[in-house]
Amino acid sequence: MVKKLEPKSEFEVLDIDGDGVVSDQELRAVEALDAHDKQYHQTRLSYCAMIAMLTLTMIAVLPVLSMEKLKILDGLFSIFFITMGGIIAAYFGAQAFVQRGKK
Ligand SMILES: [Ca+2]
Repeated sequence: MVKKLEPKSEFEVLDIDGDGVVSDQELRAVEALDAHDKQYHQTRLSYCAMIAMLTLTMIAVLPVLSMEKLKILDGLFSIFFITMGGIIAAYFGAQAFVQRGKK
């Protein structure tokens, strides 16, 4: 018995070669593409966190903000750096965990 997708199914895109059958190989290819996309976005997120930390550091060092304003923003900056550092640490930790699982 041949299994079919319903007309205009959202899963028609999984039939990569267009033969009307969604094979296990095509499902594995889609899973690999999804994993790649996830890793790409995690990498971009960690880069954005690093750039945000560097940008905030540059703004704090430049004489744009007065000492009074910097003192007011001190607590906010601390939380911001801890949060951004946490994102970067989580990214590298997840990468190390995934690489360890592949061996
Ligand atoms: Ca196919």
